Amino acid sequence: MALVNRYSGNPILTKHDVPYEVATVHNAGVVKHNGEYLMLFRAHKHNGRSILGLARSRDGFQFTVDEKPFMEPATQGEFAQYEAFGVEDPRITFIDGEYLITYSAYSRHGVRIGLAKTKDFRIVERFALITEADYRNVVIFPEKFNGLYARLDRPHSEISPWSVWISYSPDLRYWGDSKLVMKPEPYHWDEMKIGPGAPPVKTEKGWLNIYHGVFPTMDGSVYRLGVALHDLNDPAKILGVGDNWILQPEEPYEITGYVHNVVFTCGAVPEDDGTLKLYWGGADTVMCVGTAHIAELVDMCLTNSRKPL
Ligand code: BMA
Repeated sequence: MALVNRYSGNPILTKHDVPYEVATVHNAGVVKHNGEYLMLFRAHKHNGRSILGLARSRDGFQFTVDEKPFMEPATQGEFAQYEAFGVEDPRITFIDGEYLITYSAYSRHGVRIGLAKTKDFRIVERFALITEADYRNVVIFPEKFNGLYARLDRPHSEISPWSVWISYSPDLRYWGDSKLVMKPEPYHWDEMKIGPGAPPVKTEKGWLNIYHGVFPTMDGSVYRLGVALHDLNDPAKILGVGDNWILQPEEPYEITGYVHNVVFTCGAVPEDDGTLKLYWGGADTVMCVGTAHIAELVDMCLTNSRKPL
């Protein structure tokens, strides 16, 4: 039995659904706000640089894209020089009455993470650049721990395969107490590098972290999704990492596209009935959705598991 059931109407969003000119629609953060599903997607422009667009849905499956892009690279102020090559891969976390959007900011200086805030997805304010180069895949937990915000991230390294770290902050601007929490497993589906995917989802047994793992082949890299469970009170502690992937590129829209063999998530929406809507970019070209039972994903972390380090 598949752990993630693909929606029969996939892909749910493509460039043809966007009222402005883009080449792709992928890697979207998704949240439910006032009963509406909001999808903040990444789109390549025809110059190869990315912007963020917003789409809305009543059921989480059929989305309509707003007339104008939601966020384009800043042209003024301190963010401008760090976003010149584009803004990518947004993740959204709701905490303290506002939505935090973390996104990759690309420039000739490398890739940093920007943090923007919004209460209503109409007015968005850039708050701070919260990493130096080179970091990607920052997801913020939707709760504080001992009064501190917590995030998972993925720094780049020339010495170690790229791994998942945790850091804490009193104010979302200054981050520290960093610690390695999870590494790729040698000769495994995620052996090349891993990175946080969707912001962690709270469950009775721990925080569910849906992450991506990459395997190198003679035909390029394959991006798959896996799961790990973090302790509810101490998110630096991982209770188990699912040994198998939960989703891999299998459908034509995941195997072929702008970058082939990619499923990449930036967002998942837990529902009251114990299911999860998981959203992923297919081949860096289209957006897809599938449903999973949260308890089954948690179970996989605890029963068919490997150590995080
Ligand atoms: C990663 C990121 C993602 C992308 C993936 C596959 O390094 O750039 O945005 O989906 O590669 O191309």
